[in-house]
Amino acid sequence: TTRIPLIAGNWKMNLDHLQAIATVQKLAWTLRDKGHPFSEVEVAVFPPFTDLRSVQTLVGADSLDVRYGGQDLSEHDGGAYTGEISGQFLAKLDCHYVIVGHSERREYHHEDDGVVARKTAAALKHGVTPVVCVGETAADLEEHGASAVPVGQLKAVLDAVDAASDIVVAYEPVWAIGSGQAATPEQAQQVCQALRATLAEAWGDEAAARTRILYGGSVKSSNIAGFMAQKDVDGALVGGASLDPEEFAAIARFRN
Ligand code: G2H
Repeated sequence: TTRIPLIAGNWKMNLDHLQAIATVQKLAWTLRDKGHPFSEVEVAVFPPFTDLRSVQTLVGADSLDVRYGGQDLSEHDGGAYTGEISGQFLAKLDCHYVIVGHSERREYHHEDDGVVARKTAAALKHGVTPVVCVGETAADLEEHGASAVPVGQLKAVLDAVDAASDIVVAYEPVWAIGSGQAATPEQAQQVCQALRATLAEAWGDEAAARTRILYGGSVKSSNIAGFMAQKDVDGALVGGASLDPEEFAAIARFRN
């Protein structure tokens, strides 16, 4: 199985709908100029919800190859859930992906493994591929080592949804997020390998071989190559560095 690398930009709560258009345009043009092979390295951005309609219009009008998705979704399909966004709405906006269980949601919005599992199921139900985030805090690392917490978080999701499901896993050590202090490629590989073994155990070898596992946490154009050289790292979830389209395009061109 060849897994097509995915370079994903999580904008978090940055860039309004006008800035989103300028950023996606610049990103797409920069990649086009460099002859980016989109079928060999997939590129996706995750703007705030209020930007998605603008991005959809732009991508549709210019037939850009950049994919996009939401940063979160509701576990419910619709109804009296003030402030929430349904997976159906994301599907209607042609979102290819949705991030689920980012550490900032787990921490600031108290999303536990049960919530993350239900959100993953909701995304799949509407045909949007979930990017399931797992990762240990500095305290977890000290207490349990690197793999135990992310493996447990992934198991909770794998046990709750269909084994044939199309998901992406993102390993983001919480201590490496936005800190400038990325994991080493070897640390990332060690945990991504453990996550793939967890996939194999729960869903079988075929699913483990096909499912992409991303590394996230202070990824930049200067350190991406080291991560991509690892056997079980199939891409990156990029925060801060994805806000600059030229820097993000340089990350997507990690091969040259
Ligand atoms: C981790 C990552 C993107 P950053 O949250 O999901 O952010 O690259 O800024 O560390």
